[in-house]
Amino acid sequence: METLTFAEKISKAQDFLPINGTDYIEFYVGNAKQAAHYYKTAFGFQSLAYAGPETGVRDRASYVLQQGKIRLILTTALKSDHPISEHVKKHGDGVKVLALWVDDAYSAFEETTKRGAKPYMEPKTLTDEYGEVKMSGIYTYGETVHMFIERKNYIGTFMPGYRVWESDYQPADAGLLYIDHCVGNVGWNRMNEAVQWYEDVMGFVNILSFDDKQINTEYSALMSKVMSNGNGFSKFPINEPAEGKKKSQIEEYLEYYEGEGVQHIAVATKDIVKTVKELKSRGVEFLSAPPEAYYDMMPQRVGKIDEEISLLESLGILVDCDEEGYLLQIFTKPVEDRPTLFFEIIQRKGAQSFGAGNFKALFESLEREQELRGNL
Ligand code: TYF
Ligand code: FE
Repeated sequence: METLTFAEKISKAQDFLPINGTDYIEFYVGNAKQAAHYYKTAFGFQSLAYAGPETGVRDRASYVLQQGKIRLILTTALKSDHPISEHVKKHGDGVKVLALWVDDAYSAFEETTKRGAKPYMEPKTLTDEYGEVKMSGIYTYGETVHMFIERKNYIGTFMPGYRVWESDYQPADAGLLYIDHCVGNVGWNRMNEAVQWYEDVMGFVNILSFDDKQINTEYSALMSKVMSNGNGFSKFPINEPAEGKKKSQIEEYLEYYEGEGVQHIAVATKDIVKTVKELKSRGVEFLSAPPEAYYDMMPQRVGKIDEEISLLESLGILVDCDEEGYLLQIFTKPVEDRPTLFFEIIQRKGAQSFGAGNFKALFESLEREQELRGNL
């Protein structure tokens, strides 16, 4: 039996790649201007920076948004004959870059490529009147990349090449604070390779595993392993489809994304009830709530909690607990027409796990959607 706490498990991670957290997440999209408007209006992000023709960038437009410690970049190419357009043509809108805030972008590149990472961008230094940002990048699963961003000698708004984006339209935030974890879907039998990659190349450790026996019943069959760095600021669960009675939700993703990629981004809030009410009022669509029985069983399953269960029920918020506390979570529907990327809103009250006690209820909700799309 596994008896180590999460803190004990992550203490075994290697420290050749110190990571301070997520620096930004960059999406390649068909229309960055409209996507940026959606993330401001619906999710409560604020305008931060912009790069495009007006700033001397001829081939693309990038809008940087911020909320709490979260930064998103929405990027579009301006011509069809561009790698970003190729990416969007194949995958639809999706996550291209999971950027990590590091102390040393040059050594991050050297240490990871030495351990087998496929290079995406050789280390380079960008400068402007506010200092310098150093960056480099490597490929992870599919066409997704990890950029390493070093900004200890930079005091500007975002990074050289971007200008401050002053917008008169700044909807109120929704209480989103930081990126809790980002989940990747990989192909059949690719799990072990991807897990090994995070161990060997990044020095991460596997802190949790769910096999298809635990996750597969009538529901979406899949396997999942959570990889973490040594301070727990960077957590990347990996999912692989499994053979089940019905088509795995992971298989549906792989078909529509046309490859491996980011499945969901989990963002933390300190008041999930308030955040979810806010997001719903702005048109964010969530998966349907589990049946009443789920909430009737909640006191027995998770013990005493601070929140009023009827309120959680009316919003469809899920609760799970582990030895260290409990967590509240809820999942949006995919935010594109392809059933690919979605968001998770999570509030942790001690628990460092991922809601395994909710998998049954969650996957049944997911499957109701999958069925409506004719993909089950
Ligand atoms: O990140 C997690 O593990 C949870 C649960 O397809 C989860 O958010 C796992 C697999 C999945 C959807 C959610
Ligand atoms: Fe999650």
